[in-house]
Amino acid sequence: MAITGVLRPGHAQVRVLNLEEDVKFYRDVLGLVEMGRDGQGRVYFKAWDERDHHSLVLRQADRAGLDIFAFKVDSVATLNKLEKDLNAYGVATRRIPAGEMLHTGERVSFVLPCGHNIELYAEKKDVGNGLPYSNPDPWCKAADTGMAPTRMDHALLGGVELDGARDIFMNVLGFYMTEEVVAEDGKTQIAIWLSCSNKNHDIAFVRAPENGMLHHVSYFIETWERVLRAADLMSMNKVPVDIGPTRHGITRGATIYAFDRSGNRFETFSGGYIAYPDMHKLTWPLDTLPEGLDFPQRKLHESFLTVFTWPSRAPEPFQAPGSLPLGTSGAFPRRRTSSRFLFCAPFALELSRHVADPEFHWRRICRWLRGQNLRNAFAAQ
Ligand code: M3P
Ligand code: FE
Repeated sequence: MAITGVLRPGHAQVRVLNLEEDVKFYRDVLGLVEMGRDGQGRVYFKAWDERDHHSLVLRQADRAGLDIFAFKVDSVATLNKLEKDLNAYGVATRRIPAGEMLHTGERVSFVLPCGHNIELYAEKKDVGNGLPYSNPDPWCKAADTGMAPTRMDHALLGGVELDGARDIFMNVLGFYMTEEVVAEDGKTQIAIWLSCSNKNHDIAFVRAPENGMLHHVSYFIETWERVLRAADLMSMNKVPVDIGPTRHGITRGATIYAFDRSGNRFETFSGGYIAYPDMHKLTWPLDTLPEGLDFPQRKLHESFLTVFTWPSRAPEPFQAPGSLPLGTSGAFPRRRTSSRFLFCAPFALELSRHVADPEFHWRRICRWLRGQNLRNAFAAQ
């Protein structure tokens, strides 16, 4: 068995503002399969081609954002070993009992230096993909509902302490780096893409002014044509689109970013290359980020750089990392918030040089959001 240790992203637990609205959205528009509800009222989903019981859990809350991002490991022995390794590396862990999440074994939970709750687990019920294990058809009815991604693929998380998160994933959990965006000093990483498998990334991090933030959870779509069909469905269902359909230079994936009913950004993407741990990592100097992000348009999209959803705990006070040069107006505090979004400085502080006047920049974001039918996000302010 070549893929050992950490196998893949297993589940994301996402907070939503109106559970039933987002249940409808994830089930009927995105096209995930609703798998059940637990005693806490959480709703469980899987993508049609996944075999384990769930990969997305929705929880009603008064702020959107990410509670948990979890990875499945290959055995209980690996789970125990990785917990010991984390502790030896100085990372405190706690055990969450089997059954706390439906059909899921014991989980090992820890908090990254950038504030995100990460979990490892070895056991989740194999419920199959709706097709038999002998002589299966290539797809079933669930593969034709909504955008119908085949799997929950990865997440992009934002935080200040990106280097500490990188070291835990690479030195303890066995991930390797496929791509990076580096600042003008040629060293400081603004964003990193990490893989534990043959996928070009299983998780990515971007340096952001506050810890614990969610940038997006990504769902894999089988073909570019189906990505375009997903774009049709977004428009037909008035889903606010952030970027796309287009193609990243970074990872070469074809992509659309859009927002769920609560303001959590999600990605539907296809393609990208197969990765191996012996591949030389790819580097994008900061001034090539426009084409890294949107290859055809070679464009930085402000909303993409500035809109995150909330951390699960109270955010740490803003602290500029010492190694990063500050922008024209010094530290950017959090600008303004709603229950949906946490607006903050462009995700690399250095990007502030693209934005001569932060106030002008801020007004543009507000205008953009209003254009995206998210006016309600501001109604309370
Ligand atoms: C992805 C991806 C950036 C590109 C992000 C890329 C931060 O989300 O799935 O490859 O510029
Ligand atoms: Fe992504």
